[in-house]
Amino acid sequence: MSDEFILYDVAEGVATITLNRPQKLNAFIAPMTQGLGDALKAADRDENVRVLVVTGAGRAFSAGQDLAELQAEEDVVLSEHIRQGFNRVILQMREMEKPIVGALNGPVAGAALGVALATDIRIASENATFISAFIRIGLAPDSGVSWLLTRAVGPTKALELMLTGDSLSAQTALKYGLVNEVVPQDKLDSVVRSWVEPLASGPTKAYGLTKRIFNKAQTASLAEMLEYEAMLQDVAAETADHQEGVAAFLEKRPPQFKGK
Ligand code: T3D
Repeated sequence: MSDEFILYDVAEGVATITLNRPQKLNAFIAPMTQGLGDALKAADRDENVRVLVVTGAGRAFSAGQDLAELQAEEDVVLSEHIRQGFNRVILQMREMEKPIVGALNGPVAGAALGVALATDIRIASENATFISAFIRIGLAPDSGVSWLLTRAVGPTKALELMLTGDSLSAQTALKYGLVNEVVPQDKLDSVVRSWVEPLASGPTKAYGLTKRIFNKAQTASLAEMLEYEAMLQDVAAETADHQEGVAAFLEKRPPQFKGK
């Protein structure tokens, strides 16, 4: 599954996807965006995978779209490039019924900010910076940044970041709720593992339903959500992990969730 630009590894229920073009700060070229989509699809389909980690090789998470590739392509229609590339990936991540942890190891810029914000739990190293870089090159936001950033940090800060293209430090990103935790660079792997291990042995189906509910709650009314929650609770109630969770509680022992 791994290729030159996307490393893919599965171990102990965890699929780790590494953006791998470190000499260009993991800037996305078309085969890399395609490879990310393929890796997400493989993780989604693999029953052994119960949680995903997305990270970057080298000193960056990703600098977004490779600007040299865009310039080199003749007659490129940006809307088509975006539809076939980042839009597909962002929707795959949000619709993935397994938790995704972002291990944000360095700069996160442009479209990569959309990719980072499409993860469910975001752990940043102290070296991470967050830049809605589009305006710096005379573009408007894409890759879901307008939607995801506004929901993560609120409209006032989101618009400021999108209009100025200013860089946000990891600590400031934590203050605004863009990330869940900031850790020293040399602790990133171990802290990410401490988030991932319980998720990999948790009730996977219920995580998927929780993501569905969370996604819908971004746009639905309270009345719609009350009904949707009630409906999905019937689905959750049918899972073996629900039976196990209740039995374990009543028997005063830790649950053994199988992800089914
Ligand atoms: O069609 C479509 O899909 C359009 C979609 C567009 C979506 C977007 O993502 S638009 C936004 C694109 N991204 C940017 O504008 C960010 C550009 N990069 C930067 O602003 C900075 O590199 C960073 C703030 C991310 C990091 O700065 P720094 O000082 O740590 O590193 P650097 O020295 O600027 O970059 C190191 C190398 O990576 C350098 O190459 P070199 O000189 O060593 O050969 C630099 O050119 C290269 N690089 C960094 N970002 C990109 C890039 N090369 C191509 N494209 C990049 N985006």
